Amino acid sequence: MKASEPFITQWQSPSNIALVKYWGKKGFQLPSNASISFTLDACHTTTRLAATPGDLHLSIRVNGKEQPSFLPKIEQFFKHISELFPALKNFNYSIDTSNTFPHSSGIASSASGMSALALCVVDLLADLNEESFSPELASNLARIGSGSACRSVYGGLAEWGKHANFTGSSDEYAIPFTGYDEVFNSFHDDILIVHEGSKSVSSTVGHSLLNGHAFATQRFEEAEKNMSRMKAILHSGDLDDFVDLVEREALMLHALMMTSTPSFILMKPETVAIIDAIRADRIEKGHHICFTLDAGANVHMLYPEKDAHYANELITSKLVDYCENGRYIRDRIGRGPKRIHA
Ligand code: 2P0
Repeated sequence: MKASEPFITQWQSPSNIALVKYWGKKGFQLPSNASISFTLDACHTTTRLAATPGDLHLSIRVNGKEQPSFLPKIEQFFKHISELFPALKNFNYSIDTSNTFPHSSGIASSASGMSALALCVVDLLADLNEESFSPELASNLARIGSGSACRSVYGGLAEWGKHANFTGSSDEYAIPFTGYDEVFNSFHDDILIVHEGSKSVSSTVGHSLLNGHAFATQRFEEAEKNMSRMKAILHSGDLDDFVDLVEREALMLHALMMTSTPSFILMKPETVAIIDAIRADRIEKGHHICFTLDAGANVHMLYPEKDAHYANELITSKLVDYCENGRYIRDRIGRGPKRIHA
């Protein structure tokens, strides 16, 4: 970098959907249990970072508009990462970001947003000769911004959290999960938008309610077992077992919310109606369409390519009626982040 010129880089990074969920933290931004996710494709964030030498200062534009409400989370992020890399304190940052989907709608915008920003920062660190570029470092920095974001830096499937059955796994960064059955490369995720507004309880607050939760210990034990079960399923391609485990994980996540103190419900009547319709259709037709939920009311409908015609028929004949303004997003398993010429 020349002294007077800004360093500019740009990344496109996807959201992800967990199959075994992260819910509960320990220490500083470390997960109470391991999790595993599909990386998405259509739902992504594009972030351009311009760093000009000067005192640490931040400005952020979302879809071209100044967004001061996003500043506190980004300021916290830079505060934490500049403790690890003090050279980051010597810049004025201008961040331009845009999402392909509504933020705070239960689609993990913090996952795509924080992973895109972390990838930009790792480019800057490489330019400063502080660190060489690595997805692991990007994952570690993304985690500091938002836990689930650390899984978005890889295509396909990503695993986060120390687990005896996942070699090389760590609480500090995610690793790619490879060697899974080919059927999962054909997976779709149609996201049925039940509610587009902000969530009533943020994920950060939801995580904190696991402290002292009556079922926390049982949940962490069950998640540990579910990770091993999921690993075996992903290797074997057993879709009956996949459907069963993915749906139980989704409902367990929401059961934890409903039994926190204070308790809260993020599902809406339409969420439950969609779940019922997917299950009834599966019993009737014998396909492998299943649902999962993030921390919100929207339903992620997961299915392999062989069931795409059943999914289209189900959405257009029934599920679209439960979607807010008839909206749904067609997504599928993706290849991970891309550096884009700025
Ligand atoms: C997950 N979720 O595994 C779980 C399942 C939502 C439901 O991680 O506080 O935005 O930024 O670390 O990562 C959402 O929480 O929370 C989340 P922070 P995050 O994807």
